[in-house]
Amino acid sequence: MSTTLPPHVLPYAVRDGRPMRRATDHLDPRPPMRRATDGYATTHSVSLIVPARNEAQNIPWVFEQIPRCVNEVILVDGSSTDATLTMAEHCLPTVRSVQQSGGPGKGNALRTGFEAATGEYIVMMDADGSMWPGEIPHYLHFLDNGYDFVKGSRCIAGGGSLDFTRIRALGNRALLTVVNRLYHAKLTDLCYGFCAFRRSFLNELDLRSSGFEIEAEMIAHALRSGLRIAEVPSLELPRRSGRSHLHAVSDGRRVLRTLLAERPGARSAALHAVGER
Ligand SMILES: Nc1nc2c(ncn2[C@@H]2O[C@H](COP(=O)(O)OP(=O)(O)O)[C@@H](O)[C@H]2O)c(=O)[nH]1
Ligand SMILES: [Mg+2]
Repeated sequence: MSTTLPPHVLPYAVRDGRPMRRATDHLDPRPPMRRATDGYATTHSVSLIVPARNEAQNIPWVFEQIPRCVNEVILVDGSSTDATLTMAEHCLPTVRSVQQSGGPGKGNALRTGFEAATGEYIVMMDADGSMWPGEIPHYLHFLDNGYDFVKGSRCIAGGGSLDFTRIRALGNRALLTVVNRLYHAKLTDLCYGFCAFRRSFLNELDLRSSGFEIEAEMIAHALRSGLRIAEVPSLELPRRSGRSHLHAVSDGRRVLRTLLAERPGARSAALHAVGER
């Protein structure tokens, strides 16, 4: 007796190693889920720098979604007192964990990470789950197409923020206006730490900040050095757990002080003043 069953009783028919759809299949109306690891490939090596201070609960979500185009992940720890390091090494055994040098603060953490990076491209991203690693390929795409510095913007079409408080949004806009006036630029966002750049421009960026003002310093120095800057839309999510380390008013003041101290001509004016004394 033949064991071949008529088609309508086969559990499923297979073509090219994949099950074929049957008329009675329940079709899932959602598009197939795309993983962040799908898709983009660049011929350049990519280092991802992740500053983290007590982010053990958020690291798994972040690390799970790092796309394959990232070659090296550097977690810069800010003397975390929770299981940040253990969790990072558990979720991603290839992670390079380094302790930040130069004192506390996100600026010191990022500068430590940049010095340790070996990739041709550097991407920086927070560890609190407020930035989706699946956006990294968008940044790389612009670097691959000739831009030197790519920054996320929450304030252009396709971007947004679920983490802005009123005071943060107002402060960001005011500081952005200062930068745009000082450098005759038309940027749409400033205090946002999802950026990527060519490592060969680290000297031009000439970073000195120790705290949250580092993001504004990077952009001011990129503008000052004439780097080709692109903005890509980015959606800022709420941090997944824990509390922000940023103090809107005092950190906003630090950003403003940094921008004014670094304004075009300020350094040479200061040097002249010293020379005249
Ligand atoms: N290594 C290190 N990371 C820090 C420090 N301060 C903040 N971070 C990290 O920088 C990222 C952004 O900080 P967060 O507190 O979320 O600031 P917000 O996004 O501006 O509210 C997070 O991944 C923090 O863990 C620090 O002093 N050292
Ligand atoms: Mg955050």
